[in-house]
Amino acid sequence: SDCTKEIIVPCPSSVSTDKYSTISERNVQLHPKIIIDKINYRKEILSNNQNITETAKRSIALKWWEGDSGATNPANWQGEAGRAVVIPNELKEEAKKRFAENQFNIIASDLMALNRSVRDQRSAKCLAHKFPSNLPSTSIIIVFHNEGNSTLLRTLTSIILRSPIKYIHEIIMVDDASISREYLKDPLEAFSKSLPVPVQILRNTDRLGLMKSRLRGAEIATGETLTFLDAHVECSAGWLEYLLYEVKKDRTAVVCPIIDVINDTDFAYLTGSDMTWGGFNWRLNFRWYPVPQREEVRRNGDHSLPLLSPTMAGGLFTINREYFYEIGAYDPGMEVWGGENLEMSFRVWQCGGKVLIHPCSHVGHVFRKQTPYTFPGGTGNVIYHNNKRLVEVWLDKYKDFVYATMPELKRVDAGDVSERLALRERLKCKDFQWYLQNIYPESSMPVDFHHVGALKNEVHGCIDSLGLNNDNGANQYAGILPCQNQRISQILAYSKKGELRVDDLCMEGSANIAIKFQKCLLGNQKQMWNYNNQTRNMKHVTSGKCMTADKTKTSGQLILASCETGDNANQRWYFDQPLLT
Ligand code: LR7
Ligand code: MN
Repeated sequence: SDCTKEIIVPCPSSVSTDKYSTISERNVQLHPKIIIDKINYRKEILSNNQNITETAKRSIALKWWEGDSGATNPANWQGEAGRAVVIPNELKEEAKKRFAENQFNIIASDLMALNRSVRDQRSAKCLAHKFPSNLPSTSIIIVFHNEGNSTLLRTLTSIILRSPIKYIHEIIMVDDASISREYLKDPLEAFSKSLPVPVQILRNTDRLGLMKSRLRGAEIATGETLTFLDAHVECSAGWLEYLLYEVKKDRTAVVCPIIDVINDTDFAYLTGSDMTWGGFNWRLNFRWYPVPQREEVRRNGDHSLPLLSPTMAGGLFTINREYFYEIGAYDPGMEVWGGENLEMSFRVWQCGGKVLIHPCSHVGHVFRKQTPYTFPGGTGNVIYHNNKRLVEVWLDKYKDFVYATMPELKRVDAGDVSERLALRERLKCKDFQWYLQNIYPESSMPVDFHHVGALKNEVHGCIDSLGLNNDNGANQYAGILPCQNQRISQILAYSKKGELRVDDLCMEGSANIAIKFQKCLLGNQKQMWNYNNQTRNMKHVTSGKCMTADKTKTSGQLILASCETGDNANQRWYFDQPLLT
């Protein structure tokens, strides 16, 4: 499924949500101000919107708010209860043509009501949680660059529909220099004035990127907490209270909802898994990984309690406003997109806070496979620049893993990081080893390691992972190829536990089959190897056999064979650097 690919999509939960299929929003009492203003702003948006087709306009006009539907049953509207939208034949061509505008199907979004219902995602246990009546207020900050119209308006609508208004101190939008999308100008102002909460829209004259735009929004915020959201989300029932309550109990908690998946082509709303948490790989991509058993044990198996997550996706979270600044806000040296979520995760954990995912709070997000917008300076350069900053400030010796797999990163200019280093000093933050040991021992970066680099056979060359895709690469044979300096597929780590790792895959030996890469599993003895500095043998712990190069095979050229005490060069292995002790 999509959730294991290079694109950043979390695994949908396998749990059936049929029991939540009632359309509860239909009974929500609308704030009187919405009712008065709805017709006005609807008209304005439609008349100002050149980009919406006539069919879609009619559909929006019809379905804007409940009560406008005449005789039709709202339960049958497109997309209701989070169902997939069915694009009518006459709109298919246009839907296809316009996909690239936003990298999602804006026609599908236009065909749904702005207040389309999504299922209540809360379990019975979640529903039983009680909240004090004085939760902290929040300033919701939404930054956007060239966003779709109906997706942005639905983001706002879902906030109003599904949050207690009294906790929404304000909504602050920051338009990050969007270009030529008229609906983001006056119509958006008009729409926001019709909402029953204060809304401010800041406009950047130059593109600042999402981090600096968020900083700009946060600067004028006055709520007790800040809640950041992307501009194409749908909040589900109860999403906000759980987040606010955790921050109230612990002002150093940075709390994320479960991010549900809104499909980019049909806008189906799919429940995100509560059995994954945030991690990262050697290339510093944010990744969802299965929640380990120890975290289940810590929560006594109660899935209505927050997870302590090593990292966060970055888009959606609540944080105490003062704490946001105490802990260093965002790195203003980061540009456009990327890296700030890991930077903030490491910083929060290392400097005394915590990152939580609250499984009772669900917010849907339109996951797209590509960004629709440009990266001034070039996508690669920008992301590398951001990543290099976080590597240089937070990763200590573990930067070896990153630089070994991304040698280009060494040459990238990170700019001046001295202020971020001073922050780390000032906050007396713990080091990355502490983080790996205490917060993320399951990380693909082993806490203790002997080596990151190549492993060479005396005669045949270097172990090569043969272009594994680390996310789906399990069950592939390890290969052996001529050694090539800095060849990424020849980088592996030898951990002090005895794993031979390539990111989150480990070399695994089994009886009668060649050595393969499999998902690393702490404590899987078949993934343990013992290197002997004298004989240069690499002994497989469970079988007692030796790693042996067998070039007579066409694939699976690394096998397990009885260790020969004599002079079998096929069983002699050398690391390309001295082992760390
Ligand atoms: O230059 C820009 N200026 C902006 O204002 C670039 C982007 N943006 C806005 C954009 O309009 C959107 O509202 O910033 C927001 C995030 O950008 P997206 O939605 O294009 O990217 P994304 O969904 O892949 O973003 C994820 O990763 C980012 C890394 O920098 C941020 O952390 C986003 O907040 C984050 N989104 C989520 O975590 C939602 C779940 C995705 C996952 C996993
Ligand atoms: Mn997004």
